[in-house]
Amino acid sequence: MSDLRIEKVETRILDVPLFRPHGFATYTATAQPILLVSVTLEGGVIGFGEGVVPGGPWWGGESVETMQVIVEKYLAPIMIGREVHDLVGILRDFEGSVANMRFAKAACDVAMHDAWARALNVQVRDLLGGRARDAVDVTWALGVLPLEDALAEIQERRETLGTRSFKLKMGAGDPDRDTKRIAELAAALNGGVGLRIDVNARWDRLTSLRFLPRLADAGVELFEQPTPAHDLDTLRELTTRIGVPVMADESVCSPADALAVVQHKAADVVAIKTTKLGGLIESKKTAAIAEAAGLACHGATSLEGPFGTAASLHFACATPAINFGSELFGPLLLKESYTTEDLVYENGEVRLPTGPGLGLEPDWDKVNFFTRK
Ligand code: MUC
Ligand code: MG
Repeated sequence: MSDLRIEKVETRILDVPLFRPHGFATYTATAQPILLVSVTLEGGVIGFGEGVVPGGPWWGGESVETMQVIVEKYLAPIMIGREVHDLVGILRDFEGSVANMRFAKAACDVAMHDAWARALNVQVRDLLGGRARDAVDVTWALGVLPLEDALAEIQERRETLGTRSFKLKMGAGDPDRDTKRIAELAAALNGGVGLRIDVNARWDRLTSLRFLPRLADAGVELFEQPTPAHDLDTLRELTTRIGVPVMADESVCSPADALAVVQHKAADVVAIKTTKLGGLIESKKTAAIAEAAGLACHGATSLEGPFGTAASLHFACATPAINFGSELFGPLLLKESYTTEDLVYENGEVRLPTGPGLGLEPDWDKVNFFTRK
């Protein structure tokens, strides 16, 4: 017997209500479904990872239901019986059995990192290279909201969390009305906070060329993925023509995608979601490519719960290339979380927890309560 050998892989789907509906371009979420993956080692240590997409399969095609099948039927048998420090060998073998499905692989990658770090009594950050920082700036995302509600939420988050920058979701409905909504909000705030928009790839080239300059005039400081993921020529045109930094999100779901964005000079900033990229190892490679090309990297989110957010936070705190802040606010969007202690948010930042592994423990009463029956 080896203490590091993976004995068991278990999954359960949690449905965790949000404190308010979160409106995306094509879907409004009232709860976040999360696939909680646990990896138990023969020595008794358990590690946790989350399979999470923003609300549902509209973003990248995977859902908690597809992830559960992929993990249970195809990925778990590859992990069971292997020592957890075979991590990169296990990830390579995942590729031999399952193409794509990066969100599902990310949940396993994180659960293995957590178990391995706990077994060694070190932080996940230590396995990723050690300390680059202890906290990271957090942008708050508002979803699609009416003006009054958005203003009230911004005011509240500034006061309680010290938030300095806000992301507004666009792409739902008429672009002209959508743009007016954001311009009115920017005028009402009068420059007091940073504002950025995420169109989730819903506009075409002409719509972008027509409305992004108006948003630039209104003071929006960052455009996230206005146009479709595959269309790097248009993304480059927007990056060079409008004079506001462009962030690639849907366009970068692998290290090879990051290389293509670099080669096309298609963006100024790369959104690194550890979920869409298939976990912490692939995120490291992606960030390294962006860094070598002089692009900034943002610690992005799929609205993970506490374990998934902690994983992205350990990654950001171990990776100097994450030099454009983060949006790691996922647990705060939940009505209630499911760990014994919460991540600490203050002064516009989230702080790395200090315990071994991801630094969080499940609250089993709450986990059981949120588990889909
Ligand atoms: C995305 O595309 O960035 C992150 C925050 C949010 O509101 O949506 C997600 C997904
Ligand atoms: Mg995005």
